[in-house]
Amino acid sequence: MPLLDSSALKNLAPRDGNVFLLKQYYSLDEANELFSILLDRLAWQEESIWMFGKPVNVPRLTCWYGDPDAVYAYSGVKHEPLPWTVELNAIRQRIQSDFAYTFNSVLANLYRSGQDSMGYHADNEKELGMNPAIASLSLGDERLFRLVHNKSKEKLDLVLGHGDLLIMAGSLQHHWRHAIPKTGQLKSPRINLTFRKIRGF
Ligand SMILES: [Mn+2]
Repeated sequence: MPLLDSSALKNLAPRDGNVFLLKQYYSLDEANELFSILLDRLAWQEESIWMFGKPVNVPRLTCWYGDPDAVYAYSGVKHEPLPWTVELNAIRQRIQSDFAYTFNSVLANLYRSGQDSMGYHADNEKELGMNPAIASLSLGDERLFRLVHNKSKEKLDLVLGHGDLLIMAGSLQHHWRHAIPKTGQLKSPRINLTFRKIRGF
């Protein structure tokens, strides 16, 4: 039975969508090994997006892996996936076999320090489909993940730590936005892998 059908998994969103958090989905030893391999071997790059008519670097490093047809466009940038690495594919397989989801791509983010961040957004690009399920594995230093409801403005704060798996599903992306805020706290690097299913057109 897929883990998501288990009553042990509690929906943390008070309304309008699903948020599940599995603490230490990867054990400390596994997470340590994965963190150092991924930090070392993924094709981390600085990415710029167009804002007010000029290119601006996003405050984190990113890279995109997936099946050849999993082409993803956002913020005016078209992302051609790099081929799956052994480690990324193994993580994908593990999540797919624990949950009733399939993923054909992963967006990797590297937050180098507390000054790296992700602004408020919803993962609502049309390529993700109507009610996308997104699985997000965190490795490295813990960071605050904040969701804000579009209408009521209520907040849901989660701390994402080393080895934790976050799942966003249902209608969540229609009603909530999420961010990794900057922090003045001293932070060491954090890697975040967000597995997605992109539909071609
Ligand atoms: Mn997102």
